[in-house]
Amino acid sequence: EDGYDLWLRYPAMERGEARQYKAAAKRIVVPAAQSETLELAVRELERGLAGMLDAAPSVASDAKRGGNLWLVSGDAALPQGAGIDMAALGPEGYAIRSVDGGTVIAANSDIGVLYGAFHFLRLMQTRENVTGLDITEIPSVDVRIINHWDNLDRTVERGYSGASIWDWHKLPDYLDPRYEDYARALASIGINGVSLTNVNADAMALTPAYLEKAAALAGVFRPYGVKIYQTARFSAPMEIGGLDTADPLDPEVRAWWKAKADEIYELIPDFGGFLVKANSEGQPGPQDYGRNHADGANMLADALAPHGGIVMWRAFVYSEHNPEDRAKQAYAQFVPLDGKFRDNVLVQVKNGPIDFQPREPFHPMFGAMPKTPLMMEFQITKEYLGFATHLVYLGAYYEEVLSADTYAQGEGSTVAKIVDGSLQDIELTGVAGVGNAGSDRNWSGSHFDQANWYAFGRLAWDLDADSKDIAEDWARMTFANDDAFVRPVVAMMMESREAVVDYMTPLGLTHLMATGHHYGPGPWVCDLARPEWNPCYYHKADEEGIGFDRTASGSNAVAQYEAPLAEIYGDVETTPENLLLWFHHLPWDYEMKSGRTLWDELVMRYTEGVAEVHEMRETWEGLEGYIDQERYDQIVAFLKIQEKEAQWWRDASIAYFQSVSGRPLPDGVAPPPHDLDYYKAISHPYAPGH
Ligand code: BDP
Repeated sequence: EDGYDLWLRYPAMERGEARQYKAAAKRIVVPAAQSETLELAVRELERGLAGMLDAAPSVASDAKRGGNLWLVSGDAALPQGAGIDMAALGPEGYAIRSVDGGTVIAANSDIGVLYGAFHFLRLMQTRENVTGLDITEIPSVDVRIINHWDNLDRTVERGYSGASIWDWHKLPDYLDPRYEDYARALASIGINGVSLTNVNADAMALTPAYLEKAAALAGVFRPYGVKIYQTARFSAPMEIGGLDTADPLDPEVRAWWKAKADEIYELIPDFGGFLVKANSEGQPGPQDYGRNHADGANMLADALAPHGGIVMWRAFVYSEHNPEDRAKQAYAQFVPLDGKFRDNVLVQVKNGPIDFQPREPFHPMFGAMPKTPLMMEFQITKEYLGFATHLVYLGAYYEEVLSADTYAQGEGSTVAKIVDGSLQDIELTGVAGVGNAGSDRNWSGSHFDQANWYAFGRLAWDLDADSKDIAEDWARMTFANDDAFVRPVVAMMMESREAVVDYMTPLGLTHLMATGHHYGPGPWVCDLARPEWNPCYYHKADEEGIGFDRTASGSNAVAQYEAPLAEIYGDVETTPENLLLWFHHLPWDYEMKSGRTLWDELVMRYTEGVAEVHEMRETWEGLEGYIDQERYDQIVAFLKIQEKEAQWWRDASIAYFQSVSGRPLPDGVAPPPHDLDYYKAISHPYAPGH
């Protein structure tokens, strides 16, 4: 058990358990002539049932008396009494219903049936009932995509799972079987797109040789309902097209992109479209020519529109020219452009206004652009949350963001309702996750990081899903079904997010990571070229106090939030303590709800974070024997690393902040074992994923 099989392991059930399922699924009933996708659904069910029940089902075109599992796609006839409203299911949805003689899995498309097959298997994998079923599933958004930040040389930006999964050098002639296994895993959680390369893009990805490689991948993914997308470097017309400008209003540039789109669709008729990072962190973009983001996005959108492609234009922008408050910049650049983007453009917004930090408030653009499709961008790879070794379940994080109330149209205007288009009547919708599947045998760099990929897919499918339920499904499918195992594991996963916040950036602190690789603490860093690259810019700690004043007396970033949030965040009394120092600069003596001073509370939080990880490790060590030794042992080793590093984070942070505050530690709290210089000297020159 090396983790390769992810949540699709299908180990044999005990005999008693298997009985009800055996009776329910004796025979897969499907028309003799099938599409490749329907064939995949049959194969998956055969594989799952054979594995779990120790008896392969038969496959037939006609039903018999009992135990039928009908796969019904499109106009094919439903078994009697199914009564499914097919029109309501849309292009990708499905229904699973118990009828006389068995169960029907029905969808308007073959891919919907494949999704339904995975769902049915999940019910068995998690030991749910498969009788009396009446399930209807329709995805919340259209585009559910993994963004790979993979470079053509197989390094991965912020990737901690080995080399890039794409072996560009051997493509298109050699198709690593892993590609198909990847596509299968994506389909199992309803993901329907991947963008292949880094947003810090290389124009070479758009040259004919690389498009052929991408086309080969598209061929593998197609039957699994996964479209491929490419990152488009804005200056590509100059770099590979020989033009002397990339100005989006220049007719030659526009013609170049049109011709490029035509060329791509010749090779990949169902190509999804482009993902673009422009005028951000040194990437070229329309502003280089005095144009705005809409000019740039619309040019690409016009090139793709005749083929049905879309543009995902990222809002992750911050400029060195106005460093007063980085958190305000994307909003300032994009909100005035509301309504100016073509229909096939999605503006892709990170979950928070800074950058995938352990905790951020939701991005104020959500709700502020009612005429523009806004796509959510989450990070699955844990760039700022301990890389692969730290156990941090991100499902809880994603849920926190999606369920946040923007008040855009009064109470109940959650981020989820903006992303799914329902609040503002938006047609095109999507969710992206910066993925972590690489060449490691376990795909994700650690066993528990698989849960983040899994949760991302399930939440992208259903923005209102409960992250705890998802964690439970995942633990059952990935490890074991015994409640005595599942309960503590799920509890540990749900607490893990708060633990990392506590030992890295408690009370709304942010961006305190070391320079470059973002591994380990660096709150003392203050000498980088751009002010907003420095941790000291974010914490603003001095002798008097700590925190970033984003109220009216400071940067007034609070004004980017709708009422009453602007007032809530603007008032120190009503700001949730977990975002306190995000919005306020406060004296060290400020009295917290606990009655402690802010200084004491900060120290306690750091200390508490370490204790939480310690507990997680103890919990896990109490579960030996429930799963295979191989995975169990690796998880123990990783939790030990996490505990050691949580301690490091705590000690280094306290040593630094104490050097600034000059205050004593609260009674009974252990001082850091080393002086500040010791922590400053720790370096990680070869940390992965820069
Ligand atoms: C930051 C990463 C950087 C990415 C950037 C982005 O540190 O490597 O290129 O985000 O999202 O988090 O474009």
